Amino acid sequence: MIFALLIICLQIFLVICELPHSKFEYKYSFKGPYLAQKDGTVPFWEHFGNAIASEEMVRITPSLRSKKGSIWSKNKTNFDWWQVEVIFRVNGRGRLGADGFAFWYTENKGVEGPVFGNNDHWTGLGVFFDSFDNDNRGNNPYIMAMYNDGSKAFDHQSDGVAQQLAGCQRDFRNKPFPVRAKIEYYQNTLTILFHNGNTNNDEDFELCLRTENLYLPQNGYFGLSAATGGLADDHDALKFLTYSLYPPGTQPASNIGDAEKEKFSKEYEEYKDKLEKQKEEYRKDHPDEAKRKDMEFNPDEVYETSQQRELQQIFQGQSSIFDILRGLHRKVDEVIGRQERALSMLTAVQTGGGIPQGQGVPPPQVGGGLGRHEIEALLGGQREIVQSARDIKSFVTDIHQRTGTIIAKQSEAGKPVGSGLGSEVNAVYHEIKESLNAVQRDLAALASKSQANPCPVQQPVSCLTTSYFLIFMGLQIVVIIGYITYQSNKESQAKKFY
Ligand SMILES: [Ca+2]
Ligand SMILES: [Ca+2]
Repeated sequence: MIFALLIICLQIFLVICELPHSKFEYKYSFKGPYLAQKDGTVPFWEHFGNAIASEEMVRITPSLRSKKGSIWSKNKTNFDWWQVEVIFRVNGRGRLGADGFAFWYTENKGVEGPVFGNNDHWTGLGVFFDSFDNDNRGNNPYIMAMYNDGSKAFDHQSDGVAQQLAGCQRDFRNKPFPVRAKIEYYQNTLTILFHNGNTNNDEDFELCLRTENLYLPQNGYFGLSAATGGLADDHDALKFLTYSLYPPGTQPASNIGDAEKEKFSKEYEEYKDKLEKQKEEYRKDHPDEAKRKDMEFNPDEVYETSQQRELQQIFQGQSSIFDILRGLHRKVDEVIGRQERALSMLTAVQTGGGIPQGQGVPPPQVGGGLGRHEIEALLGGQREIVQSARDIKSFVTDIHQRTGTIIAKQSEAGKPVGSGLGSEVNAVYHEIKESLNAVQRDLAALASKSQANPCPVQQPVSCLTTSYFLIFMGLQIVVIIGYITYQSNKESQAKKFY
């Protein structure tokens, strides 16, 4: 039992011992922030074609048609084995993208060409992230490794299916987090691990391919390239982290002695102190400038965080709600006050007491004043008065009309012939004339009869003679005319006073 345990421990020890020693190689790496310098260059790297370097990433191609770009390390490697972790994004609006993204380890730096933005016939390793399915097998996006001794041209038509060392079908487009590939070349074995970008967990790598007995150039250049075609994606490299790998016990010994190390650290401490002192002096001499620089270096003090902003917004919202509530409270108090006053007035009315002065609309006088029936009587009287006034008015109007008619008639009265009084007088004259004629005719008939049978002469008795009769009749007519004239004058005199 103890023997078995010892064997297991020994195996674990051997495995641990077999793990290579790794060293970060900053001259073969890039990462943000401050990835690119102000002039757009990346330290220890150079980029070509449509590639653009920013502070956070290198956009190897933008998502525009037919673009090609690349970035290459300036120096050839000076180590045998290595591991590179590439963190990148391939994003595009289309359901399909093109063409793809490539990692290179080649004897010579690449130039622009047809293989994902790089030249054909390279010498070394190419790892392709092929987005577009040229052979229409429905197996893209696809990750594959291809070794070239400089003799082969990449076969796009078949997506290099016969040329690959190995590969795996993985989707690397439009992922929530950047995708990652760990490409390790150690003791002639190539291992590619892939992180699909669905999480941000550093441990979520899975094996894509492993191929042994691969003999790459002893030293070479690292590079990334990408290309777009009819379809286009953004191909963005966020980090390129290179580690040199050494079998246990072969890692380069530090060529700095302990004494020298101590000397350097002492110098560093002295320099640090000096820098701090200079900073303090600068602050004293230029307080405004120092404050501005502090703000630049500590943006947290100037800019609020999202939590602070949220809290600020909540506080503002609550303050405004509080203001509104205070306003409402004041108005409710006012309403209650009015109600109370109205209630007291009503009570006063019901008890027949006095009404408090100066409180809006005066209430109807009750108690010592007029009663309701009296007011109604008053109103009735007023209505009657109004009616009487109306009657009087119509009466006056009638009188006015009549007066107008009378005046018109009076003005016409002076005319010799016409209607009115003159015509009446004429009619009377006419009647009198007719009567006189009838009397004359009767008298003539009597005279003719008396001539045939003469009256016996009776001496002192005598009949009425014709001349006496005519005189009598003439006097009568004069009297009638005089009366009528008098009557009409009297009437006209009376009408003038209307
Ligand atoms: Ca393809
Ligand atoms: Ca394919």
